[in-house]
This record gives sequence, C-alpha cells and structure tokens, in this order.
Amino acid sequence: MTLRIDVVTIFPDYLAPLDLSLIGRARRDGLVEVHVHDLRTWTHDRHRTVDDTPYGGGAGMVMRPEPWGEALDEICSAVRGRTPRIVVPGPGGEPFTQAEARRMASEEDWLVFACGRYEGIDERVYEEFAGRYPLSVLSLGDYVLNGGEVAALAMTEAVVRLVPGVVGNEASLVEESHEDGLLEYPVYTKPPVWRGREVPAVLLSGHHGQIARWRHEQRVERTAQRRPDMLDRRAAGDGPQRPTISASE
Ligand code: J9N
Repeated sequence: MTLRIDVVTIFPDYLAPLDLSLIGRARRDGLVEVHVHDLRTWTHDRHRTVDDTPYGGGAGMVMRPEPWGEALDEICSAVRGRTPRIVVPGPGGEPFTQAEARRMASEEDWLVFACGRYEGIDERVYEEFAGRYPLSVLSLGDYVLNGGEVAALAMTEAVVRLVPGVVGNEASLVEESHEDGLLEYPVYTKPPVWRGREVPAVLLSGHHGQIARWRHEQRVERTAQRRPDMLDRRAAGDGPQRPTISASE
C-alpha cells in the first residue's frame, strides 16, 4: 500500500519542499501520497482565529482546540478502513531516531503530522486524539523551532527515503551504519592530492582488510570525539548495534 502523509499547518507554504527532489519524485512515482492542509480551513470566524491567551497566564499564545478537533476528525477519517498515526512534533516529545524512521517506513501506512506553534496546542487535543488513534509526540532534537513544520518536513524525508523504491537500495544500506551506534568513516574521492592534502595511503593500497580496519578505527575515533554518548550506550549494550565482523570491520 502506498504511504499516505497528511500535514496540518497554519503555514502550508512552509511545506513547499515536499514538491521537490526526492519526495516530489516519489509522489510522481506513486510511492507516497502527500496532502498539506491549512488549519484555518477549520475556523469559522471572520479572522480565522487559531490561537488565544493561555489560561493561568504566561507568555505567548496557545492553539485553540476547536480547529484542531475539526481538522483531525475530518482528515483522520478520510480513508475508509485505514487508521493513521498522528504525529505531533514538539521539543518535549520522545526522540525521533533513525530506528523510528525505519519502523514508520515499514509499519505505518498513514501519518498525519499536526504542526503546532512553539507555545503549544491545548492539551485536550492530545487527550481526545490519543484516545482514538495511535499518537506520538516526537522531537527532532534538543533545540527550539518556531513551529512543527520543519520537523514534519525532516521526519517525512527520513521516512520516505526508506520506502522501497524511493532511493534505491544503496541509501538504505548506508544508514544501517548509523543504526549500529557508530558514526561514519571519512570518505575521499579524486583527485588523490588536493591543495597539498593527500588521500590516506591505505585507501589507495588495494588491501581490503586493512581498509576495513582503518575505516572501523576512524569510526570509533570520530564517535569518541563527537558523540561519546553513543559509545557509552554501545558499551552498556543498549544502543543500536550490529555484530562486529572481525576482519571486515
Ligand atoms: N525538536 C523540536 C520540535 C520543535 C517544535 S516547536 C513547535 C513544534 C515543534 N522544536 N524543536
């Protein structure tokens, strides 16, 4: 079944990149179906109001529940016999990881992204829809965006490129390396010397065993430098891993 993705936002133009490049081609090839919706479609007042001041006081505005309720009621029931997962991007969510992207690409057939503004969506919307659909609040990382749109775009790209037929098998294999808990080794191409900088001799040697060993060492070193947290998880045995293949790694 083709993957369906709906995005609900007050900034539909923010999702314009979904028409381009990899996702655009996947759509034209019928591998994924994308629908972007303007939340204001489900308002009824002259000013198409989607937010209001927070009860209890505090900074910023909160998204009112009624437009979200009507939008998600309609969108989530748009396909008879299918049930979407609702994804709400937010900095307070569970981490969105490569493993989750892979799970979604293989197990989900319909995702509905609900893009809120940073100050948030009225909590009753989560209660209402988590009681009726699978619902995940997911974070791209520990930094704050203005709204969920960029996160929905990133998650969409991470998932869609794993759908069989979208990128071709090589990409799917490449990021298995990111799933084994080590960063990638550095890569080089021609010319062999550039601005006086040489490609490491081992890569020109033709010794495949040595090359594999060197690359593994580079991965461990790079991970220790940049992401020591990943090595800690690996040592504890709870990180993403693949078995170490003695000579070839
Ligand atoms: N990782 C992440 C998500 C977000 C937001 S702000 C509003 C919606 C989602 N910020 N950072």
